[in-house]
Amino acid sequence: MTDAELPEPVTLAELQLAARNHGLPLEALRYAVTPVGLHYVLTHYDIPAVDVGEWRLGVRGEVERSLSFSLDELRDLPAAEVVATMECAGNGRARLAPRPVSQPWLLEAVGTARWRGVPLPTALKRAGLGDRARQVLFTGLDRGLEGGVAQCYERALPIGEALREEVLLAYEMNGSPLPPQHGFPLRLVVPGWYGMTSVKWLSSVTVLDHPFSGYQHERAYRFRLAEDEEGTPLSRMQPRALMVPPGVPDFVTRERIVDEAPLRLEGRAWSGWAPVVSVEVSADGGEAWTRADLEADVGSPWAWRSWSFEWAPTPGRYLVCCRAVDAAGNGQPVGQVWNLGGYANNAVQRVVVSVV
Ligand SMILES: Nc1nc2c(c(=O)[nH]1)N[C@H]1C(S)=C(S)[C@@H](COP(=O)(O)O)O[C@H]1N2
Ligand SMILES: [Mo]
Repeated sequence: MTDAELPEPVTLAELQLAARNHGLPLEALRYAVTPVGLHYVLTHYDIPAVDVGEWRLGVRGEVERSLSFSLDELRDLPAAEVVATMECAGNGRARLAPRPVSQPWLLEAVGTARWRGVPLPTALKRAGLGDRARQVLFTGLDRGLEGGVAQCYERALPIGEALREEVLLAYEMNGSPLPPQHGFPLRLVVPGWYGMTSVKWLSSVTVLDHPFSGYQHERAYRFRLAEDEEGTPLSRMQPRALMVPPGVPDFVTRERIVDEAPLRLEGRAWSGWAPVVSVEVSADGGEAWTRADLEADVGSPWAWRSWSFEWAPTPGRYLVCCRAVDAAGNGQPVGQVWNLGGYANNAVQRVVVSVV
């Protein structure tokens, strides 16, 4: 088997999802802030049609006064900017065997954007949080069927997370209004957490006095090995380092061809739990590891850091890998760790490189 083959062929259903939901071309790891069209996209149902003249955000539930904002009214509130790396919880799913049938990401479900909007605590404080507030539910306008259940896309956050200053009701991405695929006119951005939490096309924010038990919490986004297990919910991103594939690719297999000469491997690394403190590189498939240089971050604790590694290989075929460790001691396994949904699979990246 070459590295471009999967243990089981992808199905037409998976191909439909993969054609709709694109990833970050790995060479775009070169940009500290991902150009909008290169940021990955994941949409469970359809991109909804939104008439921004009619659109409003409702803030309601366990609050002293229910509020409703137009986009202009939100833009008039004090704004904040956060540069944040976002990764889909399903990144790395495609190589699992047996493969959970969902969006078949290899490694490219990540991007970093400069988000601008209203800090969520500002909106919650205007409404006045009730004493019984326990969670905050975010409801999107997009609707569909999932696991046989009709639903709007909805996710909730514990109240402590919702009151973090860097959690944004974002209306801009990289200095422009959100494009349709990223949630126009308004989305939630929860730095540090896997992407499923950052609800797009927001229509309402509802403060709850109980834990939310909707589909995207009870059935999806849990670590479990079997359907009848309760499991544990996903939250923050596990550490991951990715490299810009060196040299030039073969069109079909994506194997890399590099001329024999010293070269610089480079990439980005992130973790939602704690800052990345080391990145290591292996040229032999993960047997021997050498430390890479970690550069300064892009000025945001919520964004990836860049790393580089001077490599002077002799001619031959190499399996080049990289891995990150964060300040909380979380690392990356060399092999796959399976779970039912195929979530948080942060096994190390492997790139086949022929040095000629
Ligand atoms: N309303 C809504 N929000 C959503 C989703 C969705 O399908 N509908 N997908 C989630 C998932 S699974 C991810 S990974 C991120 C992707 O955000 P992006 O497409 O802007 O990269 O959006 C999240 N927010
Ligand atoms: Mo996702």
